[in-house]
Amino acid sequence: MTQQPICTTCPYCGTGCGVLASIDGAVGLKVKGDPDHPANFGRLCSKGSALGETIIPDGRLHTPQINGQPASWDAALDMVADAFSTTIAKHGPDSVAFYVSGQLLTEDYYVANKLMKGYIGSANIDTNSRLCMASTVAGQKRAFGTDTVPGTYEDLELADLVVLTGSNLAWCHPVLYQRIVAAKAARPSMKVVVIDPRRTATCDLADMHLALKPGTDVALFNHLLNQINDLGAVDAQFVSAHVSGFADALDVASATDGSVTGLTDSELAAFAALWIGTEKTVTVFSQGINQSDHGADKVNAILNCHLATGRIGKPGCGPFSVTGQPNAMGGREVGGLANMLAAHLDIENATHRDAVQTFWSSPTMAKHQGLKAVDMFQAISEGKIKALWVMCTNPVVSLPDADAVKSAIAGCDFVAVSDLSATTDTAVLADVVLPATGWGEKDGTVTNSDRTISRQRALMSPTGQSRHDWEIISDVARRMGYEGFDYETPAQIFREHAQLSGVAANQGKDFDISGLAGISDADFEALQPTRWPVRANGAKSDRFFADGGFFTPTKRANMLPVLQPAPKEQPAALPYRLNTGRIRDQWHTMTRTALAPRLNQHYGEPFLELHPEDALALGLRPADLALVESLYGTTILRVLVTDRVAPGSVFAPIHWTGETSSAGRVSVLVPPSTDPTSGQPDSKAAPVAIKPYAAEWYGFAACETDFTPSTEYWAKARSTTGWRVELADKSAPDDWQEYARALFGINDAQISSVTDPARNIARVALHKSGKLIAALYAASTPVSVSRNFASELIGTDGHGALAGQAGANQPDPGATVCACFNVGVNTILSAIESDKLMSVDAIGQALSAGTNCGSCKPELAAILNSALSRAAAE
Ligand SMILES: Nc1nc2c(c(=O)[nH]1)N[C@H]1C(S)=C(S)[C@@H](COP(=O)(O)OP(=O)(O)OC[C@H]3O[C@@H](n4cnc5c(=O)[nH]c(N)nc54)[C@H](O)[C@@H]3O)O[C@H]1N2
Ligand SMILES: Nc1nc2c(c(=O)[nH]1)N[C@H]1C(S)=C(S)[C@@H](COP(=O)(O)OP(=O)(O)OC[C@H]3O[C@@H](n4cnc5c(=O)[nH]c(N)nc54)[C@H](O)[C@@H]3O)O[C@H]1N2
Ligand code: SF4
Ligand SMILES: [Mo]
Repeated sequence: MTQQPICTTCPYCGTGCGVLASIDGAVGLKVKGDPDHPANFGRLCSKGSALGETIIPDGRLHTPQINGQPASWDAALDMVADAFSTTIAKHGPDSVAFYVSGQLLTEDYYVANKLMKGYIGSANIDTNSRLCMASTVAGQKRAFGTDTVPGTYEDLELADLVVLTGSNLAWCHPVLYQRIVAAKAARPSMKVVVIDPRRTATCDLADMHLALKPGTDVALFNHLLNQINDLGAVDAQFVSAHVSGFADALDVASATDGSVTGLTDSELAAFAALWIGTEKTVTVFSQGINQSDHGADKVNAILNCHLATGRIGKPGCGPFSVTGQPNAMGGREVGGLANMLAAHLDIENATHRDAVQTFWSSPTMAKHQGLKAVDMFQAISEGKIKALWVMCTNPVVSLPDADAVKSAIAGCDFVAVSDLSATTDTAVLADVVLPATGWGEKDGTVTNSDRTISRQRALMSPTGQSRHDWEIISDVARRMGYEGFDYETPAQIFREHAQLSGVAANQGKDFDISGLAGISDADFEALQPTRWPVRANGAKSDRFFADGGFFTPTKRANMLPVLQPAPKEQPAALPYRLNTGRIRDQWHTMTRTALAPRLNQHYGEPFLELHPEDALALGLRPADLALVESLYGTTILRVLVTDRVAPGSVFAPIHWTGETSSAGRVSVLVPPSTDPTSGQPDSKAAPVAIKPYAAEWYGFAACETDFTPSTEYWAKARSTTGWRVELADKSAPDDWQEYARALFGINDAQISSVTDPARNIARVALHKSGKLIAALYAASTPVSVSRNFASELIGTDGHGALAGQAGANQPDPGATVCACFNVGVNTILSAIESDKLMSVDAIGQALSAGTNCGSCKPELAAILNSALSRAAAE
């Protein structure tokens, strides 16, 4: 029996794709892209396509927990309410804090913010958006007077030039990337420029890749502004009517030395000529801009160029901040940051505070900014904050100086965590864990990067006793004795939020959905994707600022004089600059994407991209392990030698946790330094030292059941047959059979092995009832066994397990490239050769690879190009 599909929204990136989901008795949850959703028109990426596989009971928490033991909701909620009330009574409202998330629904977020700012009376509520969008918020507020994204997704297709800076759109907003790919294919004159120190998958589409020196974006855009002026491209009319600060900004820009970008004069000139010569230009920016100790200045350097040319808010042109999380925008709308009030109002403005307090009829109102994320955890470690509630985020993995964050949480008097699971690196430290409903169970709204509000709808009943985040927060608020939290439905909260936006609009703010303030329950249920503003008087505008109308007191935008900071000295003991970011198939701390075997195939363990020259100098070969150290912590990462990174720069993904690896949490390396304007951490520039990890042995293990090794290095992932684990350690066991039994925790299996003590090679297979249930491959060098082959033998008779490689009649597919159809690199290479395939489309026709979500197309193109150029050279 298949249920009628329900329209909902993908819970991952800020693209905000519409999903049609249905429960199918046979296969579980079936998902496909919603052809009518204006974000994706039917497309989904690899993560969205695999949603069905992640909605599984594994790891879900069913009941509240107190000190690791199951507890009733009454007991858990009382404990949270008591801890907060008592702490506030003793130490004042600023002694407590909420740390929340851009993955909460708007309704959850609204209630959390209301409780902290209007009832507890502190602004100590901050969010993981501090690590994500804070520099954009600060930059946009400085320039526009509000945090407004002026354009829409359509602009990416209407543009004649799309500049992507500090954005790996192909992996991080794959559906937006595919929309640009399609637009460029239909109109090949369209140009794409990628500005990124790394050569990413996004560069596949680029007509020009500017591999600038990291942290020099201000210089690049200042150079551009200067050229805009020199070449007479300033829109004098727009500037004189709508912009302040032009002369000062230009003064600073003209004194900027473009060569600090490391780009050649001809690259700088070509970029300026293209940008200046193309009226319809969109500049997309993301974490390579935001996550910097001068991220807000980077944002303003970009906004300056758009303001000077009047290229803003018109079809096909404008600056475009792509948001990371599904509800990064919604969180900003409800004022979930410690320096904001609800509905884009300002916490430091007494009139705004009064307006919100009157609207809420609340007993109090926070009067000053609260602590921003990094400072909040510092205050926790100093004992100034004594009660903390973490909702929907995993700070022990994602905050900078993550080991210090771990100690701060462990040492805090009282910690509550609301999550889907009690085993996250953060939840295991909590006094109380509250089981929240997850995607597919929750019901409410999210706002994507282009201001489109979409519904997330429930497809199934909550797991165990889990409850919605807004319910949990309201329950605690009531138990703390507060009125104003008698919510029964998300629709009720949404109406209140919409009404409050009308109050904000009356104060001259941009965020206005007061046209939805009277929405009925039935209309909320049926709400179609709706872009704000939705004004009470019905007036509509898709874009902002084409004709000025900025939200500053003068109604003029501000251009800001922004200085390129001097390059930071790399300390001699920490000579490498660590850049951190995302990979295609994992979402953040992997609590959900790692549940889908196919999403673990693309990259199976934490790694470090290292330039061949550096690898040579460090004595590191491909697949060796590297010990990476900073002043703050240590990790062990697999070396991936590649010229995608420049010499001196290394890159590591952010996803691995203490649950999935022994030493893969890269944020332990990141200093807790932040942008003084935005408070956003400088997550892409950690000074590190690198040396070989001196392993005596390396291993690979596949097993039907989960297990956690005690080796110094391990990383594990789900496979289609169970688990696959990488291992290494400094001392090798004497008896490999005995070791394997202990490793897998299996004593009653038949065991067979081959060993070569001279070369320290051992292969051990464990069978039960004629079935291979586990296998261990160990060697004194990184083991070269085919991971896919070895994993797929689990559950079979295990023929060939001890050989560790496929026989001639069983070709090894190699590392997975296409996650949707599980197509490996070797399969692709041999098809290219045997079938003389000449295009990505031809690969798709032959193998289906790339034909579903398309997220792997940039890699297919890279494989094809290298195969064709190799063939040409032969
Ligand atoms: N697959 C996947 N997609 C995701 C997520 C995920 O976890 N997985 N997370 C979502 C979230 S929350 C976010 S915030 C977005 C992030 O999306 P992106 O910002 O696109 O992703 P990142 O990989 O963090 O960083 C982008 C690029 O910035 C570059 N960079 C580093 N330093 C500089 C610099 O100084 N200047 C410039 N110009 N570039 C630099 C990096 O090399 C990197 O390629 O992705 C969203 N989408
Ligand atoms: N070094 C470095 N660090 C970074 C970054 C970087 O580029 N480099 N990027 C930063 C950025 S941009 C971001 S956005 C952060 C992301 O970092 P986090 O927010 O810490 O990562 P997530 O894994 O998304 O955490 C979400 C948690 O909420 C749980 N959860 C899921 N759904 C729900 C729900 O509905 N309710 C509740 N209560 N819980 C739920 C999940 O199980 C998970 O534990 O990482 C930041 N950290
Ligand atoms: S691009 Fe992928 S992860 Fe992002 S919303 Fe769409 S389907 Fe989800
Ligand atoms: Mo993010």
